[in-house]
Amino acid sequence: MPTPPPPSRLPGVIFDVDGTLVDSEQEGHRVAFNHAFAAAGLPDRWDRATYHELLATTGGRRRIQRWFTDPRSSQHQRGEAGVELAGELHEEKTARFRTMAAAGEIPARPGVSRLLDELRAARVTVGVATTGSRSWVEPLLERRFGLDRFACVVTGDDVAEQKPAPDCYRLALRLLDLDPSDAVAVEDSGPGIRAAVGAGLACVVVANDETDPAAYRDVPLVVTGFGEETAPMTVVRDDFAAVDATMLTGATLARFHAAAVRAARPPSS
Ligand code: XBP
Ligand code: MG
Repeated sequence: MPTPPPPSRLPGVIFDVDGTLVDSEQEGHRVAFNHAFAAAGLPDRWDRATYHELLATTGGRRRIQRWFTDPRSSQHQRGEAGVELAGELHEEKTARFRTMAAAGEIPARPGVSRLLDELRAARVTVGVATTGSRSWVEPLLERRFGLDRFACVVTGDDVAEQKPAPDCYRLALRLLDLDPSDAVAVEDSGPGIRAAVGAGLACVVVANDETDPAAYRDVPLVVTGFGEETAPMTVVRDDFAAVDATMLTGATLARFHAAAVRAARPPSS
């Protein structure tokens, strides 16, 4: 019986989905929302700039409800009637996005599969914590990476409070049987960062075009991507000097995690 490799110093990594594992918002979710508006015969269409604004509201159903309070929407001032319509629109949007995800139309961010391979080889526990709806999260993760890569998949359907509340990360930690100090979160957005930090996790930001720089001003490790040979990442911030390559690697995450745990210890210890 071969001796198993030593357990990685980094017990767990919990990934966000939209904007982190996959590039899903502008060419994915936004297109599906606009499909739902059109299917309902509504004139509303979200362009990129409007959608970027609305991403501050997590959860697609809440995002539509937020839009209905905006004077630019066709349903402005519908009040309670807008809540029911938002639910119907979100169901249609979700069905369309599920089809897009299952058809492989939602790309993984460059370098994600490489990092997942590294973490699996190092026997690092990997989970998911997303605001997205399970009905598309599962087919998307299956199509892109294989669901068996993830020891847990927590979605917006599984918690009462969406990001920036810490609920989805707290549930993921519980399912993975990990303490907050035993894992690192990988995020792309302000609500996601606040959710991860609120759950006590050290957070790495893999920024994208939608990421608000003000959201990561206190985050000790910020990069512009996962990096791969043809698409090297650049370092925005690396307070612990954890990065030693043009890619975000398992070793980098382990160094970052160890430094973050040390930095979190009270000075006396
Ligand atoms: C991002 C979100 C989600 C998606 C849309 O989730 O806030 O609401 O934008 O998906 P995360 P739904 O970054 O936490 O993965 O319409 O299913 O909510
Ligand atoms: Mg995200």
